[in-house]
Amino acid sequence: RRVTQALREALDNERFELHYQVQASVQTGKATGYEVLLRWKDEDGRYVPPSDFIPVAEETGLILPIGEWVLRQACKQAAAWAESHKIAVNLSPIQLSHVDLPGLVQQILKETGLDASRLELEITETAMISDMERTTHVLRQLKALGVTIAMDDFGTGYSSLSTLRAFPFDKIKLDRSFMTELDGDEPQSQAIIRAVLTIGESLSIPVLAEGVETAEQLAFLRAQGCNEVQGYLLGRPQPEADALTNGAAQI
Ligand code: G
Ligand code: G
Ligand code: MN
Ligand code: NA
Repeated sequence: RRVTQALREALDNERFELHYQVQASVQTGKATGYEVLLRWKDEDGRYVPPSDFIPVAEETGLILPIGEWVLRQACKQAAAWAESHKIAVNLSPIQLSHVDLPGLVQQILKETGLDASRLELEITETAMISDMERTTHVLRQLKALGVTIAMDDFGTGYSSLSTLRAFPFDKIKLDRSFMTELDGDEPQSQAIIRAVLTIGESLSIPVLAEGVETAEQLAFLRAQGCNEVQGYLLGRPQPEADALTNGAAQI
């Protein structure tokens, strides 16, 4: 209850902030887009990580107004950028099932003037399995607006492959746990990453590897034909101005 009250106040008093983490093309090394990551600045000015408050926001339904704020704020900010990079916004399964999301997205795009092709929505398979039929219907309506849909945290759930079959995703985001395991030089992790890249290639879906922290990981991904990368090697999630000036370092 205390967290719920604090979240409500944070929303009223604009105590949320958006941070941005760069995504880059492996081929060109250039920034292609930015993932939008929500930050809550508490009374003492500390950032509370989303893992501490998103679950509560989902239980209480507060994720709906918070998620709407994130979408509107991200589109507004990106519309003012000098370069037309994409923004990737995380969606909670609750948002997909509880509101007229396509209507809301359409309204926000119109309001902010952001071109639909610059907005990517990231969803995890959790959103798909609860009500596959309704969810794919909503995703199709969203795609019809011209936005793109990415499958987030790929490879961690129970049904990643059947989820791929259910909907034509525009991007696969390989979960960062596979990068961590790659460091141990485990042949299994290498084989799994190769397999996911092959799936992406066969289905003509670009693959973005998350959690890239080292030059060795990047070299492996490049050799295997990975399309895009995101991770501390290129840039941490940062306030808007810093993310835009720093671009994609190191590659
Ligand atoms: O930055 P990191 O700790 O920032 O993010 C942790 C998790 O919180 C990620 O898995 C991400 O999907 C989730 N997250 C970050 N921002 C948002 C948001 O705006 N909406 C939702 N639903 N999840 C978010
Ligand atoms: O689940 P999602 O992909 O939306 O979450 C992104 C999360 O991953 C954020 O919490 C972000 O801070 C974190 N993250 C991004 N890049 C890296 C990285 O290179 N290493 C690690 N350990 N975490 C990362
Ligand atoms: Mn994400
Ligand atoms: Na992820």
